[in-house]
Amino acid sequence: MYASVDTDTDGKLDGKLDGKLDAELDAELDAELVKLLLVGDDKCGKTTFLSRLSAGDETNPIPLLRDIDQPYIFNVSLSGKPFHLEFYDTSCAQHWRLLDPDVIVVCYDIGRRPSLVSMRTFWLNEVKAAFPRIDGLPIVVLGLKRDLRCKLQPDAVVDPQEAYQMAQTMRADRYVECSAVTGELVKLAFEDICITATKTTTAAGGQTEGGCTVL
Ligand SMILES: Nc1nc2c(ncn2[C@@H]2O[C@H](COP(=O)(O)OP(=O)(O)OP(=O)(O)O)[C@@H](O)[C@H]2O)c(=O)[nH]1
Ligand SMILES: [Mg+2]
Repeated sequence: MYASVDTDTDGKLDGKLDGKLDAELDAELDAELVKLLLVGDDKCGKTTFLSRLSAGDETNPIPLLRDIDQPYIFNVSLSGKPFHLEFYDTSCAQHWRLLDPDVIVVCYDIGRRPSLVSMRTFWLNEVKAAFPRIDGLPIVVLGLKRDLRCKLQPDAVVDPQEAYQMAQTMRADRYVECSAVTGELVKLAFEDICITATKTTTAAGGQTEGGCTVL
């Protein structure tokens, strides 16, 4: 279980109602719903990232979440306010283009440069075509498999500056990266995604002027 934001990550809300204290139930029922969509090339690590979030950093190997269990639900509280975060990815049972997400998390594989390029050349165009309100939606760029920087030759991996520049050209709001396998920076990545996501519920909305903050 991750995040300073107080998270409760065991399964779906319905499944968690049994045995809860009234105060906890009230908080969950009052919680604001935020939908997050993860997109990115095949095998870039989306499911493993979400599975690590769900399992926490002590459990190895990571039990993988099943696509059919989407959305993956995380109840968090931020500054004392409860949020009900629903994570979907492109393999969700309901076609992802039919969703109405509040935040888009565009992922790439740090060990596969083409996946960095296709964020801009493919995924950004796909989400623009699918969601008319994309200009008002915050975008987080998420680099996955950070552990590969130590394992592969330097020229085979994407370095942070290159990725950060890509995030800026995409007018992303945030750039974060982590390794789900080692757990490195997963907590920080999740916190930053949560903060970006929960800002979408404020009057000003979540999208900035394209100012990308590195985590
Ligand atoms: N080294 C390393 N490998 C990872 C990491 N995360 C995932 N992988 C591996 O990358 C492969 C693909 O991971 P998935 O999580 O299935 O990727 P995905 O984006 O969900 O793939 P699709 O659902 O097919 O699009 C698997 O073999 C994972 O074990 C990581 O942090 N580090
Ligand atoms: Mg997957």
